[in-house]
Amino acid sequence: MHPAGKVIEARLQHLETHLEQENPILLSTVQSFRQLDAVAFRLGLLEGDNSFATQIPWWPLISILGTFSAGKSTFINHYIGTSLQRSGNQAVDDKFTVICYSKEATAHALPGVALDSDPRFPFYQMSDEIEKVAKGEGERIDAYLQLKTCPSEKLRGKIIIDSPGFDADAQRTSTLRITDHIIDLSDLVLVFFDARHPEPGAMQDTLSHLIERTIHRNDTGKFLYILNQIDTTARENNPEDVIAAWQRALGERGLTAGRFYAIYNPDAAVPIEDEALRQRYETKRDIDLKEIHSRMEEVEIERAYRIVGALEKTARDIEERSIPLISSALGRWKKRVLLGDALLMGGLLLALLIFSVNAGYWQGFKFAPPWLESGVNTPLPWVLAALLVIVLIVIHFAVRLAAARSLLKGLRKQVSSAGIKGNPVGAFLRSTKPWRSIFRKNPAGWGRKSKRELREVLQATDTYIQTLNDRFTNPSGSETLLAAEPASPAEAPQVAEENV
Ligand SMILES: Nc1nc2c(ncn2[C@@H]2O[C@H](COP(=O)(O)OP(=O)(O)O)[C@@H](O)[C@H]2O)c(=O)[nH]1
Ligand SMILES: [Mg+2]
Repeated sequence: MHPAGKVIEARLQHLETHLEQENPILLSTVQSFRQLDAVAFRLGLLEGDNSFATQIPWWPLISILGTFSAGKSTFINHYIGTSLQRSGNQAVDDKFTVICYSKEATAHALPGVALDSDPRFPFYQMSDEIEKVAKGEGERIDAYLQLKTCPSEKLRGKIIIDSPGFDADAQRTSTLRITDHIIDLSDLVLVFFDARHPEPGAMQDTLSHLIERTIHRNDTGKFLYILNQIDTTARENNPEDVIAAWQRALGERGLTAGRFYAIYNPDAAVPIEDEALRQRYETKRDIDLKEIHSRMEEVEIERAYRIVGALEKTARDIEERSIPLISSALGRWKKRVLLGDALLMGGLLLALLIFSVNAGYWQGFKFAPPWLESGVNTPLPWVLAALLVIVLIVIHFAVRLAAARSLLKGLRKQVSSAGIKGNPVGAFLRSTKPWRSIFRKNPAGWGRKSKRELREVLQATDTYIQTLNDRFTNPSGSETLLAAEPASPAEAPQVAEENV
């Protein structure tokens, strides 16, 4: 095994141990990822310390985004039932906080490096990403991230990310980069708006960024848009109007998909004096809050499908995108090599011809240089012929190398615009190694074995999906994963009680 393979293997085993307890259905998918890795290593799509399995998030992730002071931290505290996150009208917890479950009775906070260097968490090697967009900021990872563990049962099997308020802020680029990263990884994104400033005019920069990022996605279903603190609109008499105006404002920004909610926090709300009005507000809030909470519970199920989906997509991407990309690059490479060979070798031969004519080596059409007078029995003609062959070979390999390099930039661009996982550029380079004939159409490592293994992975994904369907559509078979479900219907009355 590749020496770096051990690190990955240890990581995959760690993942398996974790899944054994947390979600056994997903356990066998790790084996399929191993198979994919093997194919990709053969192709050169993966190198060194890499695995497709560690490139996808394995935990169900819920992120809470939105403007500063919209009530994100208060919402989380209420959800998990402890005041883990500080809240207030100043930017008190101005970091991204990854909140996850731990059996330990007391809550713990760990610095950002803990997240940056642990592949089990969603910010693994985030400092490199930050460094790319903001020089020097990568090493200040602790300024952006922290990890908190908490024994709340609500956190079991999921991770919640609280985000800072970051309007007009020196760390803006890095913060937005992290936000984009979080959105990509999340199974559910709650975007918080503040009913105290619901209008687009007051919509800060960051919120515009959030909306721009979310409207053009194909996974808009995972976004919930939440107008929070609607208790503050009670004086305005008609909450429906406020909500409608807010929704209209979002629509004007192009946001039409996704679900819209209006809530307020029972603990932080200002009292509503008018009894009838208060009841109307509470009813609206309880319905919406219950729906938001149950979406948060379902994330675990969605995560299972997401993982299998990622497995299938990775396998299909190799077959349907990476291989064709590499093959077509190889085709172009072949043409350039042939052209380069023709030009350079032809040029050399032409130069030799002209030289020999000038040197008087030709008598009519007969090649008769002085050094060939004594026939082919002397070493000199052979030495010269061998020299010529060597020069031609050197030219050919130099041309191969130059032609391959000339294609890299375009290939990199294609790869990044297609968003392909793995490294097709590396695979292409492997396929252009000196011992590979330029006439081979298939990339190196794309033989019968790889094709069969890829087919096996695709067949396995069908089986996984069926297993998941059986589990989630047949309640009797879903003791562990659906255990969280019955909890949500009980939530609404509980919330209402707290408010009385
Ligand atoms: N009236 C009212 N105040 C709220 C509500 N939610 C949060 N707050 C208050 O708004 C302030 C900011 O809340 P916080 O959770 O820190 O906002 P964050 O910056 O989004 O995390 C705090 O003083 C909260 O008590 C709500 O639903 N209604
Ligand atoms: Mg906060």
